[in-house]
Amino acid sequence: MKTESLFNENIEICPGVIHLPAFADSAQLHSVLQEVLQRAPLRQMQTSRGFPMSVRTSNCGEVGWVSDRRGYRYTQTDPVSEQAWPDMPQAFSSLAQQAAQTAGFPGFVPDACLINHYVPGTQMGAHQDKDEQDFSAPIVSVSLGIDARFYVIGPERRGTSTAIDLSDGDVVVFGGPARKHYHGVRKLKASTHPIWGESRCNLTFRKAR
Ligand code: MD3
Ligand code: FE
Repeated sequence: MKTESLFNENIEICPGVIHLPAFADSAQLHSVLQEVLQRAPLRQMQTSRGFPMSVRTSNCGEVGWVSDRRGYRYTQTDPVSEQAWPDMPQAFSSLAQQAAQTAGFPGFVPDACLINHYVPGTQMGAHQDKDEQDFSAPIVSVSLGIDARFYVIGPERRGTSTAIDLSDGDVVVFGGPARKHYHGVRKLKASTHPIWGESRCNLTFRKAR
């Protein structure tokens, strides 16, 4: 959490979706993330149908989310290195815990951090996050780098969506009635950020097990 800020806005977009603008310290997270990505580099996972995902991903924490021809699941080892995923850095877990608490979810202890890396032109189609065991725990999303437009639909794939424009350092907490809502990310527009260059990283903190 940024310690220099006197207070943070806490905007409830809809029940269970809480936006904390500029809650995270992007420069600090950038350097911590580089160490994680040295041990578990970003890679393009395959969908269960065998297509490469446009977003590159990695993980840290006790377990990591993987996708391949066998489907989606959490694993204790990185299939590329065949080693444990890198430990979740203290700066990551304390940020996730503080954001969850600010949003009304005290005692959140994530065991997984999925790292998504976007470049202009990439997007993420509407989906639900339902590979976790415990839906009473929220998901904490941290946006870093260039801006993106995120959307939340609701419990069904079809219907009207609510847009949230996410900037560097923004945190969104999804829990309670919104935990299984369909959501996605619109195609990123070309842009550049002084630290992150032409890219966006999203960290999602989860309690998978
Ligand atoms: C709303 N990532 O990795 S995080 C994902 O920006 C994912 O990379 C997007 O969706 C990204 O699964 C958006 C925001 C998010 C995460 C979980 C949610 C929104 C959610 C669960 C329920 C509702
Ligand atoms: Fe998701």
